[in-house]
Amino acid sequence: MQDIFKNNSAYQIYVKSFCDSNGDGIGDINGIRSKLDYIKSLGVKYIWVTPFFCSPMNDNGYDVSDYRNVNPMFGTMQDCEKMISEADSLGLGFLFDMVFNHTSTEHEWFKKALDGDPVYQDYYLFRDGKEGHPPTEWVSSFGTNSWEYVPELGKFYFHLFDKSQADLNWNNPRVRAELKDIVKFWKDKGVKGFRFDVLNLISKPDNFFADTPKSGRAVSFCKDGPKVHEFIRELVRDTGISEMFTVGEMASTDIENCIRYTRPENHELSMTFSFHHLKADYKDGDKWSLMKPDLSKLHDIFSSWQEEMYSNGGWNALFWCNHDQPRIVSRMGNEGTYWKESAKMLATFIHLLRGTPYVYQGEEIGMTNPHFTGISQYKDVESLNYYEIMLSRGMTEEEALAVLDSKSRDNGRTPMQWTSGKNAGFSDSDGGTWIGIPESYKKINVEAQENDPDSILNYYRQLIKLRFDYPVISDGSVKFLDTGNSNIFAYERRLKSQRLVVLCNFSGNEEKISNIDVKGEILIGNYSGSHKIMQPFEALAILEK
Ligand code: TEU
Ligand code: CA
Repeated sequence: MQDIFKNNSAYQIYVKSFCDSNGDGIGDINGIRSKLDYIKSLGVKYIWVTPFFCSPMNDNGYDVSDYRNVNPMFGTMQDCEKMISEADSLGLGFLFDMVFNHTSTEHEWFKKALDGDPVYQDYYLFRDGKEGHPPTEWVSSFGTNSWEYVPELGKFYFHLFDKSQADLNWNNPRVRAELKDIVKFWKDKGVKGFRFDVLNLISKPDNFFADTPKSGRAVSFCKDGPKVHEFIRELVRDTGISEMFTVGEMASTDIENCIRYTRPENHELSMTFSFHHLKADYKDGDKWSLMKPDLSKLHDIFSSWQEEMYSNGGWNALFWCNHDQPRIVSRMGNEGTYWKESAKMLATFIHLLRGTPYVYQGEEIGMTNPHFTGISQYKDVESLNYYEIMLSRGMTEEEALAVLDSKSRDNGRTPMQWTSGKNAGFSDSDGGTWIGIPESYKKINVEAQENDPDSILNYYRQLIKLRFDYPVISDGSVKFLDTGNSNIFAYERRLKSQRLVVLCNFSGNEEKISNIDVKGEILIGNYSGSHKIMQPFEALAILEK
């Protein structure tokens, strides 16, 4: 099972923003089909595509109303089947995104629950509350109360995210059976694996609303619940996907659980996404704040996750970007003088670690945050909610917009920049696109980099290929090294007699390393082999044999 992903990489597509084939300003399945050769040219093997199933799109498809049908906004089932088979003929495998913690309140199951059907009410987490108050005052991930009252039923239902995303009751075997059938449906269509949305939140013990603290972030009470491993093992076993590529998105999880989720002998998942490294710029843990990334905290997170997962047989997904995160060049690199150097350094750091690397659409060309100037440009439910919350906390509009500019999920959701032409080559719509395209598309686009051997795009291609050519990257041990300089991160990978040393300068200044000497084959960068000054955002990879 390990071999299908140890030296392979994955590419993530946010379907709404990747490529629009019919000129409505919205990305779609046939747009993806038109770009399969491009994706193949990157050297990746897997494509994680975000949900394109029927949905009212309150959370851009993470609110599913029919798991077995394609949202007409994105195309037809026939388009989808062709996309899978065309990818397969190119040696590419799709990972479909299963949103199983919750369904849309437009789903037929929830509608039957609202109609009073007790069988379907037990598909969800309905509770009576007390004197009109919800069972708890927990805050959802999107900033609202995590309970919604249904007057007709005189009950509340629980939602960790938007009120239109009702949490499923995984303690109900009928729910688990329904979800297994959905996995089997898409497995039979030929997908090669699955990404499971917030999978570590699915186990809520029956009485947990009663005897837990009444206030706080709802996720903190639901993460890594008592039956989560049992449920995952059952799902994987009963759908026969233990030999497929599976990845769980794990919100607010920990190393101990991620070892359990990914140790091969546990037959749970191939790997997990954890997010602690993407909270190094959260001031006092608050996403909605402005803070430069704390590099020493970032370093400690990477070293502990890498070394402990390795020494306990776990397997990490490796990533900086996805559809929920700002662009990493803007967040931890440099948009100006060192744009190219910082994009390459950040890519090097991630791609030579132990785990499976993911490239998020546009990351491979160094796309940057859009720097929207007004709230009307933002579309994401989480961002719009927190804009109002920040104002209610006393921030000015300017201050709240500055926080969105840094942290909004929309930063990663602007259309893929293919060319410097109309709509950045994303769409030939004359009526604009569903979300704005930043001016950066004129400089940062695939066409401008395709044939430039020094481009970020071709650098990503080299990095992905290295993982195939050097087993020390896919199979080697990992150990972080002390460089004597908190701006320079270094780690070594070892396999048999080989030692790969990777050095990355995370700062925009020249930085000195005083205690690392290494001689060997230069895989990345140029190095004299003795004490040295690292240039701003310089990356080095040296292989000792
Ligand atoms: O994200 C889970 C999640 O916690 C996100 O809210 C994200 O981590 C957070 O916004 C970062 O601040 C998954 C999907 O990736 C996301 O797009 C969905 O909105 C969410 O689940 C609900 O399905
Ligand atoms: Ca379209």
